[in-house]
Amino acid sequence: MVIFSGIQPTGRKHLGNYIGAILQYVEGQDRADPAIYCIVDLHGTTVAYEPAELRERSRDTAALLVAAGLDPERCVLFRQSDVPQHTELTWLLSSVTSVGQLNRMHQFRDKAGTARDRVSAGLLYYPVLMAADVLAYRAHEVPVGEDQREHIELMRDVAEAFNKRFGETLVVPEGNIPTVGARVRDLKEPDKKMSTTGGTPAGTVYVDEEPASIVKKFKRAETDSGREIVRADDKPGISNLIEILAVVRGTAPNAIEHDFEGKGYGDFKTAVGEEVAAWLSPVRERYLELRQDTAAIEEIFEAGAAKATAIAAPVVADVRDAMGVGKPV
Ligand code: AQP
Repeated sequence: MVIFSGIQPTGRKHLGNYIGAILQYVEGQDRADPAIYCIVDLHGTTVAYEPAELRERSRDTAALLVAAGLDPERCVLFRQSDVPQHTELTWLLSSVTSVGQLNRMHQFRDKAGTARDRVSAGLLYYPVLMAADVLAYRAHEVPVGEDQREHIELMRDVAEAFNKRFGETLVVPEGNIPTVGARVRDLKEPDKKMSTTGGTPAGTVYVDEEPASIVKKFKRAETDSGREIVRADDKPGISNLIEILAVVRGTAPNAIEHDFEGKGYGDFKTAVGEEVAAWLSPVRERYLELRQDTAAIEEIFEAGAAKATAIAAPVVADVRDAMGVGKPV
């Protein structure tokens, strides 16, 4: 069973990325054969960005993944642009991708807004590149947060359409969305997801953030006018904190509700903040250390790209062959 997931090198990774995706990556590396994780720097070029920064952010993200527990010997960890099969497959898959479906993607609509003529074609094409990332490895499982559900549906549709049109060539992958923590919310505006571009600074907790700052952010988290520490649709702030603490403690959310029965919101927020800070602290320390050795990170990318290419190249060759493109296999 092959697991594949990609993560953007967009600045610092937040608690939503960590709980929704990175924890699943670590858990998957001994379950899959192989688990393949990719820093998707080409996706990072679909919105405004600084060229000089992109390479640095890719290294930051790789160091964070290793600090979180990925072992480049037990998984394939690489940088997307180092494996050109991703871009080639993107073009090949475009023949079975509908523009209408791309136009309807929520992430595209949110990021493009109404200024469509000023939006890059890359942003529209983002989900096709993501489909190519996964399909190039014939991956079965894709660990992601809830916000990626629609992109998973698209890649399944693309794989099915390809197989129907050109014969059984690609594996139709399944998303793996965690049952708790699939949508970590912004601490200040809990009706929104915690987000790199759309969140509030005070409501976004970073994995490499100073412990004292994390505790402060949780203490100031938005709650509601009630008193009960229970999950409910009209209590998005408290529900979010319950889910976060459940993940940190490795228990079910109702165990958290039980533990804090009768306690006040203030004490609860402090407890969540302190436990999150203590939980992330070793990851932060390992990250700061690993990040100093840029050459070692580039070596991880190089070795990872060689392993990734060995898997993706024959798959893309099969795709070319099925489509009648280039010389026969
Ligand atoms: N709030 C979240 N809760 C749970 N999972 C989340 N993910 C993102 N936000 C949450 C999951 O993290 C993985 C990596 O996401 P990415 O590569 O898209 O990184 P990003 O663009 O920096 O993260 P954001 O916050 O999602 O950016 P915006 O909001 O600016 O687009 C994915 O598996 C994602 O589901």
